[in-house]
Amino acid sequence: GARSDGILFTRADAATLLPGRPRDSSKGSFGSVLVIGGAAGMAGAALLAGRAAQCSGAGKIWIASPDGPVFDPGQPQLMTRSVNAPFERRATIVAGCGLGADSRAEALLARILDSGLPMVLDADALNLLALCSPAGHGTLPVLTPHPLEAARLSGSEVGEIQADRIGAACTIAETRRAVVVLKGAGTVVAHPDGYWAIVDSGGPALATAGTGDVLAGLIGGLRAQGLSAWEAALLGCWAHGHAADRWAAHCGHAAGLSAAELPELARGALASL
Ligand code: NPW
Ligand code: AMP
Ligand code: MG
Repeated sequence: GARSDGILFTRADAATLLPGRPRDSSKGSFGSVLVIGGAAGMAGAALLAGRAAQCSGAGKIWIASPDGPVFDPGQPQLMTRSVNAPFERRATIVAGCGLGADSRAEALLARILDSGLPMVLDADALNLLALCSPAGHGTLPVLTPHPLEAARLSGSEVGEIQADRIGAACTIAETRRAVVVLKGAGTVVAHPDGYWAIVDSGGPALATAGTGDVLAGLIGGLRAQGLSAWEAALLGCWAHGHAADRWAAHCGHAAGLSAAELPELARGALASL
């Protein structure tokens, strides 16, 4: 059956996916990422995603927040954009990190789904998506639920998701026609055509606020550089997990990692390939 069509995704697999960096290139060669999120109280979520997209190698990054400009003077390379402006024509959208779930967020998600652009939907975008019936998309989106978000997306409960993580990821991928990253210990990446992978990196160092926002940005940044939804999800997850594993090994302890340092560590993980 389709459920048996799976692999363990390792460093060797990751090494085959690393985007190239041609000598004759410019920032336009490496794609644009539009992070949509970071509402009041959760600006950090959008900044983490934006920083991660940049550390993955993306050419240009904007943040659009429903509550006005989210700007970090420590990261002046991240540009701001109004949520009301038309989406950048060729951007990859990373939506949901700290987006909130009010009517503005709902209207934004409708525009995003309508755009047909490559996209990574995380956090509140998934909570809002759970309220919509499955519909077609322009290009295969990536959904990055943690177990509770996965339960919301499939109308089940966390216990049920965790009891059959591969089955749950595959079912959501099929019904939502998306690449699904089911996060948590033993991250599962599932394709709507029925195949899946378990990523062999990552550990409890990642069990801290904001690490999911970093993952969404990494995947979006890799997608913007031309990887497919499936490839970007796998390489993003591997780099994210390996970054945390290396950090924990270096510290000799898996506690105390900050999501703010994870984008640079993930950059190191990619560079190590
Ligand atoms: P529990 O506690 O175990 O019962 P929510 P959120 C569960 C933004 N952020 N295995 C777990 O349930 C996000 O982007 C902003 C089992 C947990 O309590 C969102 O927009 C930050 N259960 C918004 O906040 C940094 C698991 O899910 C519950 C699980 C809300 O996102 C933080 C939380 O889920 C945050 O990223 C697992 N492996 N993993 C910022 N700096 O601005 C999770 N759960 O209620 O959907 O809330 O994920 O915190
Ligand atoms: P979020 O809950 O959205 O912030 O995402 C948390 C991130 O940390 C995901 O990438 C999870 O896979 C990862 N994570 C959290 N706890 C663990 C764990 N115990 N083992 C491996 N990965 C984890
Ligand atoms: Mg999250």
